[in-house]
Amino acid sequence: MKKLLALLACIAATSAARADFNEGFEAVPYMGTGWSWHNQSNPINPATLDPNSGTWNYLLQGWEQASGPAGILTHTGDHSLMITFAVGSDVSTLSDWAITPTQTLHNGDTFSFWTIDRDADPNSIFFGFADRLQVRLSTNGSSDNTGTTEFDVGDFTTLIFDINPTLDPAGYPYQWTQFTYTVTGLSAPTTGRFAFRYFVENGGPLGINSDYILIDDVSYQSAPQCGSADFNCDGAIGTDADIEAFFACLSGACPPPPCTSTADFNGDGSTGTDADIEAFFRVLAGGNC
Ligand SMILES: [Ca+2]
Ligand SMILES: [Ca+2]
Ligand SMILES: [Ca+2]
Ligand SMILES: [Ca+2]
Repeated sequence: MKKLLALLACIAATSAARADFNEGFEAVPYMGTGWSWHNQSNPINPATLDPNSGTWNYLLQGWEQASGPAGILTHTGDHSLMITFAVGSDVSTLSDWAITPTQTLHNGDTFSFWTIDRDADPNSIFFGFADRLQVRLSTNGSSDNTGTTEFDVGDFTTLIFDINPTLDPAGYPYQWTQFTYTVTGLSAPTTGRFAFRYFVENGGPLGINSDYILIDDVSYQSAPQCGSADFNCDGAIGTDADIEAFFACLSGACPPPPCTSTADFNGDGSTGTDADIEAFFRVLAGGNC
């Protein structure tokens, strides 16, 4: 029984370490907890600056929770995230940001989302108003700095998607479409945030561009991460004591906290498999996970 409890403790520690993020915008009302929202459109719809103008206008800076049938107004479930031309006034350069909660970034992790512009279908009777979405990454920790003007990007200097940059009325997906970005180029794990930037020039209520787009099922998935070759967390790497501690952990006696070593050495959610043993010896030998 004691071994079983220790093994369960290992599994629990593994689960807690995998901080994957999934947002389907289903909570009612959707309050945007953990996100940041910045409407930098110029000229701006002043309602997005007025705390008395309604929850979505003010809290979400013009982004709002859409409701409707799955496959049409949502990708899955009953709700999605929507943004419209109404975040600006008159003819406006729209630049409105939705910034995800902070993520821990490793090479190989994936960020994905689904989006649609229903009226980009040339066969639609609503066809005609071009939309554009940029997706950007900041690797500056929890910063949500997007500058102040409609052209600023602040810390979000890495452009990872630019959907319909030429503002072609038929250039935005008019079926629900998934976009996936794989984190690459980091020299070490870091923290950062992803941002959706609804960026449309000559938009707004009187502009020739912009009407509305929808986003759903935003996801950040951590790639499996190997444990350390300092398995027993004593500061010495790859010693006999580490090997002994690893095999003791496979049998249910993992190193005690604050050591976070678990029998799921390769971080794939399965505990004590052949793949864990292979990964352990590969890392001991100086290789990658
Ligand atoms: Ca949804
Ligand atoms: Ca459109
Ligand atoms: Ca050690
Ligand atoms: Ca494993």
